[in-house]
Amino acid sequence: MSTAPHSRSKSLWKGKETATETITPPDFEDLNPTITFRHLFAQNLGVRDPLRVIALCDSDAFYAMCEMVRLNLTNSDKPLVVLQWQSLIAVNYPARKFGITRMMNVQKAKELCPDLLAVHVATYAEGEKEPAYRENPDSRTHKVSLDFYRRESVKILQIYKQGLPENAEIEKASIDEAFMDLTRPVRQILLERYPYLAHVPDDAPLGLDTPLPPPPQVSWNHLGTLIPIDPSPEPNDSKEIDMPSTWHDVALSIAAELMEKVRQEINAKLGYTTSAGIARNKFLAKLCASYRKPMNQSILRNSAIPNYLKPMAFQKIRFLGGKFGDALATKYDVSTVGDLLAITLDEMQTKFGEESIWVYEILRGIDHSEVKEKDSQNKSMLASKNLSPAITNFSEGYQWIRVLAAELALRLNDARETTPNLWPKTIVLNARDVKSHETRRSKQAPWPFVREVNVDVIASAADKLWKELIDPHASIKVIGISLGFTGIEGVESGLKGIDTFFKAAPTSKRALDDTEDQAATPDDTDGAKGSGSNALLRNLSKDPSSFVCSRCGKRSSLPQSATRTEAERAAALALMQMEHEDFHVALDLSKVPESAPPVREGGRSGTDQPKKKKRRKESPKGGIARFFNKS
Ligand code: DCP
Ligand code: CA
Repeated sequence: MSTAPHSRSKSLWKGKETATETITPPDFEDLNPTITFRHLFAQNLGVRDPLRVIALCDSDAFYAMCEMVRLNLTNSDKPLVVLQWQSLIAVNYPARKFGITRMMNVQKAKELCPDLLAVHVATYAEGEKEPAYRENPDSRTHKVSLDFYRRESVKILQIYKQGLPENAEIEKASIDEAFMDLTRPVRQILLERYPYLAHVPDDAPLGLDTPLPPPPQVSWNHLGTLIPIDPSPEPNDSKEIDMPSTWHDVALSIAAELMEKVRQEINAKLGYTTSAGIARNKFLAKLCASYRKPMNQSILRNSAIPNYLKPMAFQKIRFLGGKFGDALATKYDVSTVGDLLAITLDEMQTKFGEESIWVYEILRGIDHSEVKEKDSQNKSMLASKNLSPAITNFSEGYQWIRVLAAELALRLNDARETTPNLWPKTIVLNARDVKSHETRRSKQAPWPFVREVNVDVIASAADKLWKELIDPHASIKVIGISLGFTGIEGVESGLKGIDTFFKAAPTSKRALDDTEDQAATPDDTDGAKGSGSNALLRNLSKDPSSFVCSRCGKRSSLPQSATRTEAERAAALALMQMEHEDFHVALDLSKVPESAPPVREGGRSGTDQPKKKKRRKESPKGGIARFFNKS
């Protein structure tokens, strides 16, 4: 227990709860609300709950730590990096001490640290059913596999789910990050620890609307790093710790206890270290998770938000970088969040559109985005490879189909370990041909009911699609190929399931044709970071007719077609999303200079062409594309 329960006295509620002695600046008034019994008892305040507490937990040097675990090195401080081709994609903390950074060339890293262990990420090769670790795989013949990291990521997520109270909401945000909405469990603990809060005192002047009595003083010891209210050289300075607490601080401290426990559990059971941020919303939790890394959790009290945000270079904030950030910086000649606070909401909306309210709010530490558990099972899976050199010969396609089929087989079978009886409805093959002008071609077919899904079965179905897709006699230049399953669902065992399955998935040439019109809209290419598996296709489940691009916020919808079945629509939508990915990849490639180092492939982006690191640019309110367009 970090806080001493306060004894109940008749006059406790008198005097509004005050946050701290600091005067809240007008821009940040929202940070110090009066909390009443009505707030405390309300069941559905959701994102506007004044006692809302959110955590973001991020694994430290994730792929590097996965390799440390695999190689049984968790107790050593061996400097280790993970390579993709010649570039480093993950650097463990001992290696960072040598000045080694992500995206550095491996030769350079070895110069800085001759004792460096450089592990190349596992790769698939044609004819192999499983990815393997090799010292010098060749990007012309191999495909990167992130399967091991995905599996470890699933194990971590399971511990979050088991280790936190059942009523915590958990959203996997990327391969190594998850948001937790701890508001409900924290409230439950709060009421258990301070039972006097469970009833409105008889003589409370405003009944349910009476402010809560003054809170106990929180002792923050052993709960993590407290972000200072007044930045000083010593963050855990005693004056800070003695600042009068608010009920929200009490809530944060309870969340910090829960997080400390679950993070320790992950370390003890799996060997991974993590860092967490705990604050009033997702934006702030994410921001403060990296306040002190690794192996640490940082707590951002509401009273500390203004001084934490104001000096921050706003372009470093997720969503506020890029073109939109540049436009703001140039227009107003500003660089920090504090500078931007001078811009009124009216002015911002006039210049950048109605939706810029979310920017206005973010700058003031307000974020109403929800923590939402995503479907644990993928509705779709996609394996893709960007080809360099391009395929110019029809028969070369088969070799890549086998490589992609191996990845799909492994991923589907992995997914079946947690959700048995998973069955895809459709198999989809997609190719990007740049022979004359760029064309994206797709073919799909119902996935047959076969007892075992293995590389041979998948490859043979995909081979047929390849023949339909590409004319063996035409001259081609295919620079990208992807193979996917869509409409993956748990099929009930027995005939009923099989029967349903057969009815569900007729081939749909029509569905494909319709998607051609939609190809020019961009999409999220940030697969692994987005969901840990295929973020690309994941929102099929919510609305079978449209999806929202998490990179630009744009919603794209399938044309209405009364004749289409659910499976057809799902497949058509998946294709549309793949095409979105192509669009983004092409756009990104066109911006990346030749010398830019290669980044990931497979799950994160579904590609392995050299390109810049692509962070998910999700707009919390959607519509970020408008900013890009207007800037
Ligand atoms: N990753 C990648 N390419 C990138 C960025 C990341 O392949 N451009 C992979 C490797 C990372 C993993 O995703 O290990 C998680 O990314 P993070 O940004 O969380 O970075 P790390 O976990 O490696 O380090 P940190 O401790 O800073 O979170
Ligand atoms: Ca990380």
